[in-house]
Amino acid sequence: MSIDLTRPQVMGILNVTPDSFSDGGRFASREAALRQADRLIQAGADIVDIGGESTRPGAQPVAVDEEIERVVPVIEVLCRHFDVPVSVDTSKPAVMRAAVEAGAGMLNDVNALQAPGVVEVAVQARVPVCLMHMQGEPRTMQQAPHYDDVVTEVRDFLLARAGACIEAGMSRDRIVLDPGFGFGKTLTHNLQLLKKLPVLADTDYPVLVGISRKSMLGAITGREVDERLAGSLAAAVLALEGGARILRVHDVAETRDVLAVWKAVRDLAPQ
Ligand code: PT1
Repeated sequence: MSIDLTRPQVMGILNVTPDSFSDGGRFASREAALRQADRLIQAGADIVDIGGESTRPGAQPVAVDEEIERVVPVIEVLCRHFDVPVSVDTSKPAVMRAAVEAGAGMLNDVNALQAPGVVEVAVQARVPVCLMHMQGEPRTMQQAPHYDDVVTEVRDFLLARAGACIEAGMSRDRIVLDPGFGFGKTLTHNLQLLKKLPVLADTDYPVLVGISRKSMLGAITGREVDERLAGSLAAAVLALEGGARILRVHDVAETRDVLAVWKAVRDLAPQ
């Protein structure tokens, strides 16, 4: 299943983590994960992103066998029953290998393929790869994020990781970059990255943005996680305007409408 990175895509979030941040254990079972995947796909998801290890602030790591146990059976069923590319949200080479074997068509690594042996696995997998920026690690990353110039530092880091992947044999057109909203960043850092998203988009790599329901929206609006739809949609418009090509979201149907309105204006013939 190939992924068209030339036009904006909606990536629906499927958590199979008992402690996941907004669906809090509700989709822990495989049955429930499959029902949720079905909903995402019916709502128009172009890609389903499945994760077995939460990476939200404060989250604890998950053992490799446990992570494989959570994601691989779901990937197998999804690939058998649906025609939508499945992305796997993991930083571990063994999980990537098992996921691609099970049919996953994209690798989404919040650690930008920095773990030992991961670049090699990703090169061999011959699928698109999302390289995300994170300062620190999920458990402690929000304790004291610091940058001299967040936009330049994030861009330089991502370009260096892309360069390392290409050096190792990855095809340039398989690489997607992601500034990593909420990953070792203050509200101001996140806002600077959103405002200056064109700096990343101008690298000519497709850019993925994940802001849906995150605490930066809570900090701005004062709303709890399940009340952040409007904030998430506003952020989606801003991301599209900044050049984002993939929106990683919980609310697929609503985000598709945002995309349709944005496209209608973008594609309007000059009068
Ligand atoms: C993301 C992302 C991800 N986010 C990619 N993968 C998460 N490529 C998981 C909060 O501040 O943005 N890009 N995989 C979820 N992580 C977080 C981080 C969830 C911060 C919540 C917050 O609320």
